[in-house]
Amino acid sequence: MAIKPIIYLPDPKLRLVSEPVERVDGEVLALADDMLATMYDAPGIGLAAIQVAVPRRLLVIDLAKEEEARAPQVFINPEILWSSDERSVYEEGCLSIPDYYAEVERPARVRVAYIGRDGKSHEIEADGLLATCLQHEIDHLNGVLFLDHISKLKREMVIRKFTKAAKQGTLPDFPKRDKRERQAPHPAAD
Ligand code: K1U
Ligand code: ZN
Repeated sequence: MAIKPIIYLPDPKLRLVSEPVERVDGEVLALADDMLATMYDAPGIGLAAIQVAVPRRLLVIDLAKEEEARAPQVFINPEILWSSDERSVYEEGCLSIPDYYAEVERPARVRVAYIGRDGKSHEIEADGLLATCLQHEIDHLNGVLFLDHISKLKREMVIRKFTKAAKQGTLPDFPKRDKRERQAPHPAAD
């Protein structure tokens, strides 16, 4: 397993629409393992293949707390089949936009079809942090960033900051921090 470099805003690859995985073979499973190693190293709770510069529809998630056993999940060609009208708000971060967090409102529950690492089709109904994380990662597969869900003013401010840092070669390092106690997503205010 290898830790791969994560690409950062404003890398234009982050805006690509990733291509479906055609076959779940050894190469795809090795990529999933590398993505998990990269996510654990960052650390993060999710990672899409495009964040390691691979434009394929593949994402990994592990929501286990630090004191719990690892619980890696691999989603290949995930597709949102249904989203609830009910919405929730969570303070999101992104490994490709280090050290920036913002509250994002999304559907509270989703049903997702995907192919697992067993090569078989599955469906999952998710709520809470898993629903938020799945939507964040599936957005990545479509070239969408969590910044696209916040105000234009804040988005442009963050893009300006990262563009300047990239030009100066001073992109901030993602601070390595303990897996903090995560808040549950909370219902969106009307
Ligand atoms: O896709 C990514 O960039 C990973 C991102 C996933 C995510 C976080 C929050 C809401 C939705 C999706 C991250 O993992 S950011 C890092 C993070 O949340 C974290 C890092 C260390 C401990 C606990 C959380
Ligand atoms: Zn992200």
